[in-house]
Amino acid sequence: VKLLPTTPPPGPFRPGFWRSPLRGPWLTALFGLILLVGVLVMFLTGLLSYAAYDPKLGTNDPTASHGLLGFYLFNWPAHPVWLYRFTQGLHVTLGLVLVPVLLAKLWSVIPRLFSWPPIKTPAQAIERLSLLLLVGGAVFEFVTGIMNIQYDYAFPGSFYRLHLYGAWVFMAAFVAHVAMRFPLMVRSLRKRRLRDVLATDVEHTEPDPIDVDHVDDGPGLVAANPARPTMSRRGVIGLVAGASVTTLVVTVGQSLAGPARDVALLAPRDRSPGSGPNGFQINKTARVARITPAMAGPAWRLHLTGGAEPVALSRSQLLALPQREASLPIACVEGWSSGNQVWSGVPLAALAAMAGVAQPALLHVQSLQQGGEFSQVTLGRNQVGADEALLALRVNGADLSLDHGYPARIIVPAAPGVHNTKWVSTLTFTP
Ligand SMILES: Nc1nc2c(c(=O)[nH]1)N[C@H]1C(S)=C(S)[C@@H](COP(=O)(O)O)O[C@H]1N2
Ligand SMILES: [Mo]
Repeated sequence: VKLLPTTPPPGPFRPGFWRSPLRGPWLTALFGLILLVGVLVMFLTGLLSYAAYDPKLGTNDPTASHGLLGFYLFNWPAHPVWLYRFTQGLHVTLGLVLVPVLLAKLWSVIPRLFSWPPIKTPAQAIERLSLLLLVGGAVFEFVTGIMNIQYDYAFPGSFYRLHLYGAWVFMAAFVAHVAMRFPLMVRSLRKRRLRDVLATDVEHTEPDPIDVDHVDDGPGLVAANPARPTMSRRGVIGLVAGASVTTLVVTVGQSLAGPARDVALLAPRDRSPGSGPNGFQINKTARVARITPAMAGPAWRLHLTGGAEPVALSRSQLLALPQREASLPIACVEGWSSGNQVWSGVPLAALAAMAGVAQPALLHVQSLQQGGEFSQVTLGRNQVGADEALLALRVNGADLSLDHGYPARIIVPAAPGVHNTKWVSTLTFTP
């Protein structure tokens, strides 16, 4: 062990404080490799979610100008119809499943947080700053993401903005961290074979050889004075894997829908299918959105604007138009999906033609709901032009329930659930 310039204060700064014999480059590298792959998938699916939410429009996007971060936005496709259900189900499920791995990784490197002296060289100071953004960014992204999939998002500020900006800060630190540590990760993984580790019981578990950190030349991860192991490395791996698999089992059903939903005990939105004939879960009820039966009663009209003359249609006039069926899921940004439901209604393309806008580039949808982020949305050309894109009047052989958007709602393929505006009052087509 290298002699330190000044004696560290008692406690976690003392080299003898951290005594787990399992801590060391190999275990850290293993968790690091899993997170490396996992974080890249999370980042990609997260960016896709922003592209899906805001198909180059700006109107769905509270970050008025995208600035640089919008560089990759593209027109989100309408096919395959399960596209967003897949990318966002993967994003949310993977995020939950990675929580035990993240905690294990943080546990494995915690002695480095207390290295002494705290800042020794400029290189080490830069690495420490990047670690602050790395660990802080990771915790921030996980906490805001998990809060957003719960019923009450209690974080101050718009999730949309915080999670996006947080992700870019985190990724900058992540790239720097990977650049600095990747060769060490590879070297460390080569020191033990996973197969051998999985075959080693607690009696035969040996600490890694004492390591020196290559960035600050100080003590590494291995305990200077290791305790006797009370658990093998395979035990730790099993514990983390078990926690991840359990998390998977109690959450993935919310994205898969169908019978798997019953096992999704920790998925907040999928245990309340809602009353009434439509038989699948309701995100926001009519009562919460302050929609009264009177607002949705016989006086309701659908207004079509954007063409030469505004058009107003009653619900019975809409039902008298040619109806189309489409089997489509609702797939919420929160990761849950309704699974496929059979919707029927008037194709949006037919309504565009009635409005006098033959091939609309944009459709602005306004709900009866007053205020609230979800009371309006703008859909792009791909969504409006898709064959399955409907102003739905019925679902699963019954009229829409008031909670599911009676008298009429939008249902479009492959898009985030929030685009399927309920209680529609006005459709404005832009050529
Ligand atoms: N007017 C209005 N439409 C809305 C919402 C809303 O809050 N208000 N929620 C949206 C969201 S976020 C989702 S996921 C779907 C859920 O539809 P459901 O309640 O029929 O399951 O409706 C969308 N349409
Ligand atoms: Mo949603």
